[in-house]
Amino acid sequence: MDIISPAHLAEHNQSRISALEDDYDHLGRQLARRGIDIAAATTRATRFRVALPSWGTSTGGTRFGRFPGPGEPRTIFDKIDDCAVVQQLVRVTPDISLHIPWDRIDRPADLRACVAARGLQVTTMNSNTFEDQPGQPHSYKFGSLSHTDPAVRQQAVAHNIECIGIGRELGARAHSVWIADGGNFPGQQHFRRALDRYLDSLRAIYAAAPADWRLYIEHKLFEPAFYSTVLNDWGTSYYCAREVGERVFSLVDLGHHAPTTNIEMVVARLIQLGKLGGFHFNDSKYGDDDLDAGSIAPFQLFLVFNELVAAEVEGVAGFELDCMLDQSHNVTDPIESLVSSTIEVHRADTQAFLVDRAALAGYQDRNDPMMALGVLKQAFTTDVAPILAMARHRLGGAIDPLGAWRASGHRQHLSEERR
Ligand code: PSV
Ligand code: MN
Repeated sequence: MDIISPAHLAEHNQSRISALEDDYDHLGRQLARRGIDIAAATTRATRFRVALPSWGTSTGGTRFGRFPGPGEPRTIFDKIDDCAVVQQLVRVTPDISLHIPWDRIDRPADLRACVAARGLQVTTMNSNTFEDQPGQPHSYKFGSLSHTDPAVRQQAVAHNIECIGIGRELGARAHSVWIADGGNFPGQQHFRRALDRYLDSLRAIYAAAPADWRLYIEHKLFEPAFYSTVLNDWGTSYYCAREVGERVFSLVDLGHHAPTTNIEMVVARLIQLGKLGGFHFNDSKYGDDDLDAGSIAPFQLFLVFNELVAAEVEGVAGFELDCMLDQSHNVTDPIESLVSSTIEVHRADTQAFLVDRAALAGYQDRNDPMMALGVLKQAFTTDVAPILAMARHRLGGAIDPLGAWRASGHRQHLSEERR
């Protein structure tokens, strides 16, 4: 079921298709000189997927305040509608990641039908044991899955199992766990015991998950705990994933690292160790800033995708990924941020596909750093916008998604409808 009028999109594309064909043909000739078939790159681009976070459809906020925009979603059904708009424009975001209890789901069957009617699917569930909910018996102030009190741990485990139960009704196939557990002061927490308690809780969640589900664990360096976190880095995440089970994987949130961390190398290590499960894409300048993917460090995003594409073309066995956006839109229209971030992630993947792998391997073997970097830079500096636009167009989306969205006047309509 379409939300933006297909006639509007068709008209919008009609006035842009001839310029796009021009640019596409030109790029095709350039790439052909490099031995790259643009048709193959475009077909691959039509198969790209990145999941939308239900929570990304609303304005986020900081601890200093929140400034909601007009026409914000009121219910989970509104959020699905907004995801459907993004999908209509970009056509590579049919998957949705839900967050419980931010998403209040009273009628899972109705929600599943609504999601399907919009041509979407719920793929991943996310739990929330980082806030207390009204009427909750035990507080998460001092932790959840790793809390010193077994009653708190049980409550947090039960919440995760409940999320999985809701997800089963919605047709999801993965559950993602991020804990805010940690300490604000030296001495507050016994590091090893806290990790052991976390592992026990994770085992209980894993045991309750359907056999074909994947469980993702998300490490984070700091925040809201400012001195230490229980699942602080990729190494600890890898260890926990390996300890708990075959279908437990590490999820890399780009914002959850120190500013100078070599994230692409973290990605390569997790691939090599068989435990990379997926991503939360976003960008940051200082910490977990939750800025739009590709807005600050596009080269880093490209280098992450370079590792993913390398693993793909080298045929790394059992390599399967859940890519999702996870951002906080504080000053932009959330739909615009989701659209633009999708394009950036799509761009990085497409550029990474253009890397001349044979040439790169040769320069690596001959220890020629300048030329090796040159191979990466050649791919990174290629303007792949015509490939992305052509892929969207072929899939029925917009050649210029933001332009089509602005011209649709849909935000104005939502601001009246959701007043
Ligand atoms: C925490 O910073 C996080 O990255 C986790 O994925 C949460 O589920 C999400 O943000 C929303 O707060
Ligand atoms: Mn995240």
